[in-house]
Amino acid sequence: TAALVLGEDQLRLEKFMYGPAVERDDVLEHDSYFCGLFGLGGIYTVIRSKCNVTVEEWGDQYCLLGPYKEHQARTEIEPFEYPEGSVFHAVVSSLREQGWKVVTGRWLVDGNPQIILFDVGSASWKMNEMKDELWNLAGIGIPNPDVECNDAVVFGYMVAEFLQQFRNRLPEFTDGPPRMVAHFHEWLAGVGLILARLRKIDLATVFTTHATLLGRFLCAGNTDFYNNLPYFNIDEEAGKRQIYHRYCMERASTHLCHTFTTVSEITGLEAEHLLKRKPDIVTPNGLNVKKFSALHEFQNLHALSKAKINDFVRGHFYGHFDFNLDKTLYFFIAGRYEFGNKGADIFIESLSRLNHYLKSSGSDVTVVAFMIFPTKTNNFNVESLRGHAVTKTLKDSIEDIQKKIGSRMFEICMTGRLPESTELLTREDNVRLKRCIYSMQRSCLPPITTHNVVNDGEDPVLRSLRRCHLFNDKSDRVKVVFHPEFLSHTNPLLGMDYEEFVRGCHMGVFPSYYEPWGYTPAECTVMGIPSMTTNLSGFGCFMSEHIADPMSYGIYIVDRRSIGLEDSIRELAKYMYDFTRLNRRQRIIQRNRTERLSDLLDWRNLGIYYRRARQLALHAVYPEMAVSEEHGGRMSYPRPLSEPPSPTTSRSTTPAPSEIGSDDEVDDEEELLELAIKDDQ
Ligand code: G6P
Ligand code: 1S3
Repeated sequence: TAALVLGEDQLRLEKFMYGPAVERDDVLEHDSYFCGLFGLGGIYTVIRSKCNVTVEEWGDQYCLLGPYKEHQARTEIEPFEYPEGSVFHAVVSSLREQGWKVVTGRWLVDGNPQIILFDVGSASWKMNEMKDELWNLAGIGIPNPDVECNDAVVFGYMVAEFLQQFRNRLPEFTDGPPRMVAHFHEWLAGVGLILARLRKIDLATVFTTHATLLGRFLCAGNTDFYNNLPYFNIDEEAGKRQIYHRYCMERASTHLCHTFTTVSEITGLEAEHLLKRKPDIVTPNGLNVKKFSALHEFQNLHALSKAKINDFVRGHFYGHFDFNLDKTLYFFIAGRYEFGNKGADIFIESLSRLNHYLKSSGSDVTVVAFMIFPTKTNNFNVESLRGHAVTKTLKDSIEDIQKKIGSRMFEICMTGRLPESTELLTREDNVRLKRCIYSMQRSCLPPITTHNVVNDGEDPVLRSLRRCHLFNDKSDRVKVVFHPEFLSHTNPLLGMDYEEFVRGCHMGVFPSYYEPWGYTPAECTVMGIPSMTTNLSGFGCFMSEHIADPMSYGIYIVDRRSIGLEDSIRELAKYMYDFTRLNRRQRIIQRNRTERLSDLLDWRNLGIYYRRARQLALHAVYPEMAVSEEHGGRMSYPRPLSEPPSPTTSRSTTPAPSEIGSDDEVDDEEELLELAIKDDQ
């Protein structure tokens, strides 16, 4: 039996929409899919992170198929050629003989699975013929201007041809009855599935949708989506958005597969109404969780990464840097720039409420909220770069003066007396420092964005920040930084990659309206960083199913389902405010608890759902193949046996305050461990 997994992500390089004008808030851009390996590009993360457990189960009977993109292939694939005498060699050679470029190798990710990449360009001369066949066989017509779909058709044909030849040749190379199961992810990869079924290739198929096309569009368009799910005229809605052919590809894949899966129950419900098929099984997304040998390494990493964010904040807020970094909390939201779907709208609105709560309660806590959404920019803005330049000059000058003071002190002490302070810090030093301090004065407020955003007046984050008067004023207790580019360690301002940044923050806030799963809070969880999600996200629903009191584990689930928008905004603001009232010890305990949830999200536990999906499909085609009785291991996380609630908050589920109740540093390894153990008991 061979398992083949088809990923569509690499195809998503073109704009999602084509053709004439569409309502502004209906336009979704999908061109940022490939920018991140960790944290960004959900479907890519699913396939990549799952490799390890799938290879453990299938070894070299497992193979991934995808479209060839030279740049990615060069950095992510180690090419190799199959030896003669293997079915892979036979099929790949035959495809190459017909002029197709097929690259074979191992994907350089955990598990090192085999991967076969098809160069769509090498077969596109036959595109019209392929499109004709798709029309004749399935009645799906692809309009010429939709370049992304054209590519998807050619890729689907190449895959179907591979599958057919593989299936035909398999008996020559195996002893037992040859069986194959192919797993297709998302509609762009669906053409291969549609053809495989219509050509009646003898193989089992699984189709997973990670979101529905219409769901994503309808939600982005200010629709009361969940209350109207059964009532949408889906054909009409797809037609209005000029995505009817795409919708047909998605719906045909859904109905032709043997096993249909969605990543969450909520997307299952959506599929039932919009695609007219209930999932046979829900396959929740996992992560390839790596445990540190030192139990509290993730806490130490938090402190190290936070120090880097502190440096950025010093530079960004120069001249207005009158808040205490020891009492500053870092919140962030990140992801593909779908302003409403990802909940950036209610995040900003709630931040302005939080600002008000903090000011009116006289809190000494400052919250710096980062918004990381890639959009078009004309590079970093001068004000942000200047901030980092002037703080660097000050730092360099101080280091230089420090060295000089050291050698002066040494020389004077060598003469047998103690130095006077004026002998150590000279007039020139003072002048130099004064100059630096002078250059750090600024007449304007610290910028709310690090870049020159193209069409800045129309940008939804900037518009919202302006509307909510979040301008980084001195009196504001909530400061904001919009970073309209994905993070990388080569970034001159933040100089850290996404994972490092997340570790340094205190809270990830992801109040999505449309989120079939939601990897961003899941990634926070495995790094021991608390997060806020919603009961409309697959992740949020999954967590509340398995954890008695998610909030006590640092998973705050905002209700966006049963209450109105204003109430959701208030709830989010209240959660954020409650969090600002925890002291350091409480935050440390909470991070320990959050990190303990990692097992729940590990593919080692969640891989079972994929296994079952494959078994169901195999059973449908080869009834003699059994479906094992194993069911998803239900892990339950009971309510922690909390000590009395903190005096700073009325919530009973927040982590218990320390006995000392102080906000002291807890940087002693042993003490950290003790805090965790005490909390466990
Ligand atoms: C980690 C470190 C501690 C540090 C703490 C800061 O737990 O191991 O040494 O004191 O982070 O936590 P905070 O929530 O204030 O960033
Ligand atoms: C989708 O990616 P998205 O961010 O467009 O698939 C992801 C992986 O299954 C999922 O986490 C996310 O919610 C979906 O929306």
